Amino acid sequence: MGKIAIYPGSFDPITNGHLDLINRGLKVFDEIIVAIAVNPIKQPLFTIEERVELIREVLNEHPRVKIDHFTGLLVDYVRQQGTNVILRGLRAVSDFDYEFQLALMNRRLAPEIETVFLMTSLKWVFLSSSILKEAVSLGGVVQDIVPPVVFQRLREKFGLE
Ligand code: COD
Repeated sequence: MGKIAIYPGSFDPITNGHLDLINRGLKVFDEIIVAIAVNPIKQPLFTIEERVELIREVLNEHPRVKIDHFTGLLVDYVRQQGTNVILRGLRAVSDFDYEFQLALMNRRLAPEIETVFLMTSLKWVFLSSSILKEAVSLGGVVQDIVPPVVFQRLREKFGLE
């Protein structure tokens, strides 16, 4: 069996930045599991089912990418999948603080699991799901930073179609 990396996140919704990272990850790992965290505290725009569906549509049944969701601790999920790699993306310096905390907490909880960081393309350095949602909700036309189906679904969510 090849090396599997778990790519966890909120993916609310998936953007070109996430896709860039999945494609980079595929150069390093044999399989990537995109794992959506179910967080009972956060109020997401899209339901888990909608987020899974959007990622599925965008990835178009990629043979080496699986889509899943999990509740509870990420490290428990990683262990359940029989692997020991968490894949995370780094954008601007602002990511660093949070990513450092997350990686070190995960290491404390599960010392055998390693977090691997890949750097995004320069094009997506300032792209986040939150800024994307804000722009679309205010009528911004930002088709070039998300797959067309995601842009469409976002506009529908905000009652713009
Ligand atoms: N370019 C490159 N990478 C990007 C881009 C971009 N433009 N945008 C986002 N990314 C990367 C992020 O850096 C991140 O690595 C990943 O894609 C996912 O991003 P998000 O924003 O969808 O996901 P987050 O940061 O909200 O995910 C947080 C988790 C869900 C991983 C975290 O909360 C978690 O593990 N929750 C489960 C409970 C747990 O175990 N907590 C930690 C220990 S207490």
